[in-house]
Amino acid sequence: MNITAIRADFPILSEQIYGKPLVYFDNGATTQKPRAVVEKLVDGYYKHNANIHRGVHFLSQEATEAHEAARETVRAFVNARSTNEIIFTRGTTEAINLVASSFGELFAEGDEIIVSQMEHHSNIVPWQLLGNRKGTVLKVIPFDERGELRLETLDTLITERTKLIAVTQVSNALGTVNPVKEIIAKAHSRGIPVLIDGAQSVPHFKIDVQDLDADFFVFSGHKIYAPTGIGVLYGKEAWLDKIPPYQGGGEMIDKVTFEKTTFNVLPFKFEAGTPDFIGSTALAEALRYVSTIGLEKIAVHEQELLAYATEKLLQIDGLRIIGNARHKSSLVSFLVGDIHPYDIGTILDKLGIAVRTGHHCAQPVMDAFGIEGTVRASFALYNTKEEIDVLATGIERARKMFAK
Ligand code: C6P
Repeated sequence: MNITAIRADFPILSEQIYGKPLVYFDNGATTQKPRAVVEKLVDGYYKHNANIHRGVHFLSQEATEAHEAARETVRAFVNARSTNEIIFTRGTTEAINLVASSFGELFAEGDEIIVSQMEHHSNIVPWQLLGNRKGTVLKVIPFDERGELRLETLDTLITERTKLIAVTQVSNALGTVNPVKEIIAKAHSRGIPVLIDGAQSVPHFKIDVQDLDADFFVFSGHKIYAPTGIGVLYGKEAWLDKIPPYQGGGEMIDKVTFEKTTFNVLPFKFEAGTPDFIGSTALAEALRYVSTIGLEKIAVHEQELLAYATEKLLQIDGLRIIGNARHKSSLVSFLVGDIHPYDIGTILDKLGIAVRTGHHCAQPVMDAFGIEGTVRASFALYNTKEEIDVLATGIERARKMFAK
């Protein structure tokens, strides 16, 4: 991988923050955008903007084709069987809410959904809202002190009332990579479908939804170098056919009268209203961008960064890493002595280093460790070991400033 050339694709990486070169380590929250993606957006709005699936005129047909071509790019990227299985959403959160709302319609009081203790709030709260409406029960797979799921508990957690298992492939707070293929196989052996939250996995390694045999797989564009406001729900066609629509409106209908409405075919049944048809083409551009570099190469590079950062940061007096799973994605969550994460984040910020501090929308993870939050440095394909050196120096500086 030619990191210098890659970095040149991301104009923001040449920016200075407080007069210091930007070191961007908040990729878990959102990634920066390469020129090609931004140009796709601008070109779309300048030259190809018209509402899709609605007009006979040239621009509308052209925009429709571009949107549907983007769907095909997403299909190929995750290796879905059919574009009918690719639903565009606003992001991971909306995709999970769609499943909780629509699939959840089929659940009854006392039915059970299993999530894990390391879920992002967006894979907890929609199931609680469903519970409030329907009386469904939420059960939790715990994790151990390393931050690895205690999968042996699944056998007792699963009952004849279990309707769905919804787990993250990668923890945004710990970096743990969960053995989701194994979880899916186990669930399927008991006839239970599985939803995988791929928000933090898709940018880092190759996903094959057929190989995983996932029933639902969700991710956000903005974490994989695409714009905000566009994301994906993959669902097996058999499930998507079975579950009712999410929102009502234009596009998702076949025939509407005041007495009755029949619904459109897949995937449109789940896409009410005007979709983000320019965002979808920019998402496709981002997926082409990472595919051209190669996810295998990206994974190798990011694992090198993870190993380097882990070793380097552990040399800092009083620094402890929260989340020491054997299989981790490229992020390091840490604390230094009893210095508040916010204080470290603030000092790093003044040095031009962007990290995330706090509970990372995963409060149950923090509760499990008995902490309020962590500092999180999350790496992407354009990051370098030199930047990690800058981070280590910055943390050391913060440590000395707060030394009692
Ligand atoms: N995590 C982070 O800094 P949205 O906001 O819908 O694009 O993604 C939600 C989401 C769902 N699952 C996981 C595992 C995630 O990490 C996220 C987003 C960001 O960690 C923002 S809170």
